[in-house]
Amino acid sequence: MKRVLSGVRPTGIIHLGNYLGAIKQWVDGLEASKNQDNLFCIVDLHALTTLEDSENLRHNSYLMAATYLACGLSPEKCFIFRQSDVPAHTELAWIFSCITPMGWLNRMTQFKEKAGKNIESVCLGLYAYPVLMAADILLYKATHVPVGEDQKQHVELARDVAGMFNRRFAKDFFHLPEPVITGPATRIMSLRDGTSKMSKSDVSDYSRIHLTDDADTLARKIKKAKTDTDVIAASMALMENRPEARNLVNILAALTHKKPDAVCKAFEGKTFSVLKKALIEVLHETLLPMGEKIKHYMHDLFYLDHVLEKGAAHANDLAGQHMTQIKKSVGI
Ligand code: AQP
Repeated sequence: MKRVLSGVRPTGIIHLGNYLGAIKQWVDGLEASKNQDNLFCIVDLHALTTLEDSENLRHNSYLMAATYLACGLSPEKCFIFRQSDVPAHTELAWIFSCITPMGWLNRMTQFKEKAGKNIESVCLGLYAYPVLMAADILLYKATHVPVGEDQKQHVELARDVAGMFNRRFAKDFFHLPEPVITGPATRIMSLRDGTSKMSKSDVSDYSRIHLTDDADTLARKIKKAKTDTDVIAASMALMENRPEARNLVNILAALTHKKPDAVCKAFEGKTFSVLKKALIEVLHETLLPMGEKIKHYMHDLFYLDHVLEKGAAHANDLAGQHMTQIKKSVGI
C-alpha cells in the first residue's frame, strides 16, 4: 500500500515556496489517490529548534491546520495531525539517534546553512533534526515523501537510517521511502535574490509571497521583485545566468500548470513588466480565495481541533502498531 507523509514547520504564515514546492503537490496527489493512506503533519517539534515564542507556536500550529485545509487538503481524504500529539515520534527519534553515525549528520547542508557562524551555540535539536525527520517518516512506514528540493538530503538520510535498522535489527522491516520532488517549483527563490531560497525566516518581507497577502501587497511585492533589464528569452536554457528571471518564469509556470519553456515562448522578447502583470493576475486568482479560507478556518478553532484529533487518533494507532514491533526488535 502506498503511504504518503509530509509536513511543514509551523514557524509562521506559509509562503509560495512552501505551497508550490510541498502542499500543492500533496493536494494534487490526493486528487489522483486510490488505495493510498495520506498523512500530513504539522511538525511543531521541529519548530522548537528555532523557537522564539511558545504562544506563537500554539497559534501557528492552528494557522498551519487552517492553511492545509484552505489549500485543499480534505480531511475526508487525508489525516492532518500535530506531530507533538503522537509521542512515538520522539521515542523513535531516540532509538534512531543511537544507530545514526555522527558522520552522516555532519554532512547535512541545511544544518550548516542554518547554524552559520553560530555552530558552537545552536542547539542540539537543530543538529539532530534529520533524525527526528527520519522518525517522522519511518514511524508510519511511509513509502512516498513529497517535499521541496531542500529536504531531499533529509529524506535520503531517512532511507539510510531505515537501511541501518534493517541490517542491525530486523531484515526488510522498513521500506526505503521515496522522496517525491517534481514540477517547476521544487525550489522557489527569494524575490530579492534569485540565488537564495524563499524562506519564512528571511528578514525581508519583500523576499516572499505569503498565502495571506492581500491584493495590493501581492501586486507590490511582484512589482518590486528583482529582475534584470534584458527581455525574456525563448527558453530557460538561454537564461541560465539570470536567476531572478528564471524564478519568475518558474513561478508563473507552476501556477498555470505549464512548462517553464512554454512560458518563455509565450513571453519571448517581452520585458519583465509584461510577465509581472500576468503573474499578479494569476496570484490574485489563486491566493486571494485561499487567504479568505484561512481566515474562515481560523475563526473555527473548534473545527480545527476536531480535524486534528481525528488525525492524531489514526496516527497514534498506526504508530503504536509499528512501535511495538520496533521495540521488540531492539530489545526494549
Ligand atoms: N523556497 C522553497 N521552494 C520550494 N519548496 C520549499 N519548501 C520550503 N521552502 C521552499 C518546502 O516546504 C516544505 C516545508 O518546509 P518547512 O517550513 O518545514 O521548512 P523549511 O524548508 O526550512 O522552510 P522555510 O520556509 O525556509 O522555513 P524556515 O525559514 O522556518 O526554515 C518542505 O517540503 C520544503 O522542502
